Amino acid sequence: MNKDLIYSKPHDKVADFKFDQDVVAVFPDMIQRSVPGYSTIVDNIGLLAQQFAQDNSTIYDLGCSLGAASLSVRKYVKANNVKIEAIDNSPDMVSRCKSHLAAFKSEIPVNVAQADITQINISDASVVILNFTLQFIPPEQRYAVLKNIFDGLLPGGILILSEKVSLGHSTADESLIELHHEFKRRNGYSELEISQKRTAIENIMKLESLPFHLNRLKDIGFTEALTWFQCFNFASMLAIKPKLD
Ligand code: GEK
Repeated sequence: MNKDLIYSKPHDKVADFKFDQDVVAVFPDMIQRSVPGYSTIVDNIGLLAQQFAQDNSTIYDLGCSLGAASLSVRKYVKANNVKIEAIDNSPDMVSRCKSHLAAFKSEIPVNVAQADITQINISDASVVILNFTLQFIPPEQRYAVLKNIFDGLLPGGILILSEKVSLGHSTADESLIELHHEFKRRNGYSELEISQKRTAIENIMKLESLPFHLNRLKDIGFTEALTWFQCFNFASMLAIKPKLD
């Protein structure tokens, strides 16, 4: 695994973060050292998919990066005639994801495609995964993305939504942010790396609170929406579309 050194040297001007070739080359190391609970979340996404995948349905991995969630789904899902649509809008991610997934054998076919998740069609879905992707969509477009997912889900289908979340400008929020910085320091990131990454990401990643996320999911029509994982200001939610009566 290549080590993430992208922000280890001072940058004259820190540009907005992009999912380009440099990031792709170090992505597994970067996400593992930056997102508390990442491996636990990815593993349990596969187990949730095992519980909710329906025969003859599609599982969507939106903002798939190198396909970690798709691999977890392939490891655990037992339903018949299931396929995965793995989608990312970064051409560099998509090309690396294709070769990465091709290295693993599985009964479950995966189609990796380059597309913008604000523009895609979703149908016959039993499981939709947004693992740390919605946070990169402009806030005003998020409702439409989630509504499109809800409409494309089969009755009883689920959305797994993982996000970095905000707690507002509270003392508790500052405390969780400090715990996250300490997590990064302990994983070998310097103060310079932490601060340059924060500058690079702040314009492109707008955070929302957990209650805001859960209320929006319920507004859209998910009858159950809850947080199944949280570590500091990183959380994963499970939302279920009601079954037909
Ligand atoms: C994982 N889910 O390892 N359309 C499609 N993809 C997008 C869009 C968009 N509009 N905007 C951003 N992306 C992965 C981790 S990373 C999270 C997801 C992170 C893609 C972007 O190219 C990147 O690959 C991914 O969303 C976010 O389980 O880096 O913090």
